[in-house]
Amino acid sequence: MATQYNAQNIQVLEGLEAVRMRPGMYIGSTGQRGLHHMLWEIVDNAIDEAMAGYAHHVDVTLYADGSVGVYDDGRGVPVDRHPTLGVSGVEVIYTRLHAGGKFNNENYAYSGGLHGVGASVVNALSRWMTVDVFLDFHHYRMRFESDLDPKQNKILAGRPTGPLEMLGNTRRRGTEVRFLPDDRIFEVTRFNAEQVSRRLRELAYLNKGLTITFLDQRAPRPSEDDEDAPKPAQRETYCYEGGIVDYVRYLNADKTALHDEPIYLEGARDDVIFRAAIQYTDSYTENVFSYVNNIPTGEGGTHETGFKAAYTKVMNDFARRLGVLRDRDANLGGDDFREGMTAVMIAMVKNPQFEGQTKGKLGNTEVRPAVEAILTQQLTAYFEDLRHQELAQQLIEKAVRAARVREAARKARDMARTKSALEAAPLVGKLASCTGRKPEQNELFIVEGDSAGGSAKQGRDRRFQAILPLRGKPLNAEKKRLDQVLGNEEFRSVITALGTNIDESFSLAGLKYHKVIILSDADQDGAHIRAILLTFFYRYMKELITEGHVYIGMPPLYRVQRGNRVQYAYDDRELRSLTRGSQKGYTLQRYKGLGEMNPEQLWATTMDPAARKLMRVTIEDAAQAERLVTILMGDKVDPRRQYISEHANFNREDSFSAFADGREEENRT
Ligand code: 1YM
Repeated sequence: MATQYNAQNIQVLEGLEAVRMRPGMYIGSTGQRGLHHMLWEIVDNAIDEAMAGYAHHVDVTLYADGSVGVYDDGRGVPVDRHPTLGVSGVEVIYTRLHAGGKFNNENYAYSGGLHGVGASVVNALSRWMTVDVFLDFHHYRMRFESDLDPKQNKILAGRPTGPLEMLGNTRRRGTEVRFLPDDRIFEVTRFNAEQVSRRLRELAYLNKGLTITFLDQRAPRPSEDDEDAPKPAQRETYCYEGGIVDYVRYLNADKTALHDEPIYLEGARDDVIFRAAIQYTDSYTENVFSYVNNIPTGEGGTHETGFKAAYTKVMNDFARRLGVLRDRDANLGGDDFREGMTAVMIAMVKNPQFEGQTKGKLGNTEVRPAVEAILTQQLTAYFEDLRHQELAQQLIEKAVRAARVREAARKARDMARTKSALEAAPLVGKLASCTGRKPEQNELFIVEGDSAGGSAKQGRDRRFQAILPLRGKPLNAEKKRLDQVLGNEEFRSVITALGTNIDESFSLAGLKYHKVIILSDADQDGAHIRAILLTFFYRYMKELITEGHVYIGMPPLYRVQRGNRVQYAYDDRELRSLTRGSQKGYTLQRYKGLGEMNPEQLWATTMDPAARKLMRVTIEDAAQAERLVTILMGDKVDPRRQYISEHANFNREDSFSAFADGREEENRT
């Protein structure tokens, strides 16, 4: 293969250097998220090959040297010489910015849109990358490196170390890409196995029949577990013949379903392919998860709007046909039909436009009418089927009951508002507000227990820190209806303190504290209270989380004193490093709860912005969050018992990894 570098080529390589100058522009950030984005760029190329029908297996491996490998058994990246650029297809794809675009292939019409052009970006931001291609019984390899050029005293990005080599014969097929993220670019270079496996599982659900495996060969991270023995690397395999139908069953696994067989609908119209799986449970909440071309759309968009509009219309039509609604009755609301609904939907869209804060909202206007038409037709046919009439009847009656309750709740809320019950003085009595009047600077600590609340009130900086102690456990918001939530004193005091109101009346404009910090003990009770509060925010003030206002405060677990010197450890690993394994020369105190700290200690370790550690709660994975909440608080006892016994040590590494996965450490001494 010829590798003469002509002028054009050199320009191209300078393109990759630009990526290293401004990595954020290409992968969003150089933190955790950006690091994982690198992996998803490559995985997406493998998945695209599967969606095009050529690959059936995708394998992801985290290697002990910190690199990650992705393999698919598809056609293999082209190795032949590019007609105009004069170098191999492999070299073009991995060294040219915006190469590929999948060559405008019809098969790839539905790729993520954000993806498919990122292979060279991943190369530019790696210390090294190798691409192995197995094609026509030959094994080819090309290697790229980003190294310091001593002559120019600058780092050259993603340069081939030599031409594309032919290593020998093989019966394998496909492409294997392996790379080491560059630690001169990324703040963190360790992939999070849980995050990776969760996304791979999701991709397997979304791509029916595709087998995805995940292997973590790295040395286990030193953990709080007493067992020091390294666990053997285990390969996880995900393959779901039922696709999103299996996904919905998985989401509902810990709930009580109202019907065994999920409703499955699919169709295509005007270049939009749409699939949905729906199963109802006895819970009162609605869980709709939508995707566009395999990308989660947590903020919804035109496909969700189309789904909801068509669903409501078809169900109202059936309600009239079945005589449940009479001529003079008003239509039932969409919310009423979606109470207790768990749904997963995927729209395949050409040239998707993602909008919104987190680019999680589909903007293409042509998608709504297409989805509406597909769903109206498919859902009508589904319920006209005699085998499904009983379910139709059941769901409509359920919606009628939901409408009645909603009406009662609305009346209660209006009444509460007119009486300004939410503003009533006794409720805010517990709140120690701050003197500052700038919401963007103010912080509200929601503190478990009166005694810790007392310490926090004394220890705080009252200019910008407010304290709200919670007495009892607030109730579990997931299982309750709005009127009951409003009836709970602990929740009412939270709502009043925040100033946002809730649910349909929620408004971020009223928020009085831009940091809402949950401070609870590092034990099971504390984890439970935290989960209840997060569920409440998740259900009734979702924007508070998505806009990044919710944090978890991290009190230290240990106090280590040597002479006059006091240090704090926030987990067992830190303790080990502070004590360096020795038993002597210091006194150790283990904090069992916040209440054991005096006001000065609480300030110094947990509240002082210059010293404390906070985790920002984001809903990386609403599906997982929903599951955790259900497990901890749903009505099935066994999954809860199992979860608690598996996570008996409610330390911070584990207890909220499922909920607050994209957590950011805000500050740290
Ligand atoms: C582990 C990553 O990249 N597989 C892969 C990629 C490609 C092809 C096959 C392919 C596509 C076509 C023809 C075509 C390509 N990706 C790109 C780009 N796995 C992985 N497997 N022959 C093979 O599109 O017609 C271009 S080709 F640019 F998106 F990276």
